[in-house]
Amino acid sequence: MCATQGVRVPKGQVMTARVTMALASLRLNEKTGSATRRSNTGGHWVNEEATLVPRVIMVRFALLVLALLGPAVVVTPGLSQSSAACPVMSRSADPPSTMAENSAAPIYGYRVVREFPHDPDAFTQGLVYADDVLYEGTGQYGESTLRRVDMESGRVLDWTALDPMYFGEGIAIVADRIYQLTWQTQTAFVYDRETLKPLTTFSYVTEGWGLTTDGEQLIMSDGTNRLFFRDPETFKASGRVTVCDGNQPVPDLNELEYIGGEVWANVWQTDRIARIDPVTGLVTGWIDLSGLLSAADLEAQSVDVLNGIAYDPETDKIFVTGKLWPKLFEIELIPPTDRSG
Ligand SMILES: [Ca+2]
Repeated sequence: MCATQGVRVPKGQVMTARVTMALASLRLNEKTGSATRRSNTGGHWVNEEATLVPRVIMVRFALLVLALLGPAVVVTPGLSQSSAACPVMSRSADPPSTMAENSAAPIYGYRVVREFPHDPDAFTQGLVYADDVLYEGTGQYGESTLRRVDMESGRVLDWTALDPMYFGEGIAIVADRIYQLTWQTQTAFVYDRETLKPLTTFSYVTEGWGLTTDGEQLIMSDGTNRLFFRDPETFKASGRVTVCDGNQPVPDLNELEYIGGEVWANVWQTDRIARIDPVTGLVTGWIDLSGLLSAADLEAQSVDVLNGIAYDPETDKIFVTGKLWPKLFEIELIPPTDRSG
């Protein structure tokens, strides 16, 4: 996601707030009406409270229905940006320590294997390793690009710019095509992998944040705790999962990478990557990448958050970077049990 996330307002919450305000307003009006509304009929005052009651009940009922259906009705055809609820695990005879609702996913550490230069002006929103080079999607209005980057030098080899009205987001490669999401314009661009020339576009109803692929389906995040599976040919959603750590929703899922049967997701505004089972949506582990940039790196320039995971399945190498970061890192994980050593 972007630096201007502070102004992003979940649509569903807006509607809920509006309905709540409408209800509060009605209650005030009702209160005023029942207490003071009288009319002078035929020379004497008639209290209208009795005639108001059925109308009030009907209006209240209508607003209650609106309150219940409002977000779904108004957000259509989009989807709410609110997080989806996680199932509350049913209690069983299992001891508490083994129950999902009480479990904490293990936290992995990291070791830096190697550092690479990274364009400090790249507002990284998508990162993929393929063809022995990096493919990177960058964001910001007027600055969004899709680029091919030399790994060793960080030099941009080839690039294409998005129209200034689009804020580039996650990217993924399937066969000879590169897909790139946009943040709030509900448009995915498809490029030729070799030339980076735009081929076509698809539309979707959510925001666009992260994108990856399991080799068959595209997997997309929208800033909530949902992952959507999409057909690369049509971009139609073929399924989705709700991402939870135990029974806690894990929202703000950002840049993604499919690694060894798991979906790894940067969690926006944190130094953590969630390791997600794409079948169940459950977080099976966390990777704590705090301290990746040195104090000198942080002092040298203004940087934004950790965002960007790439993977080379041939060598099993993992690469991470961040928005406006001057460096890209190859890392290895340190299992939770080894972190103290
Ligand atoms: Ca990625």
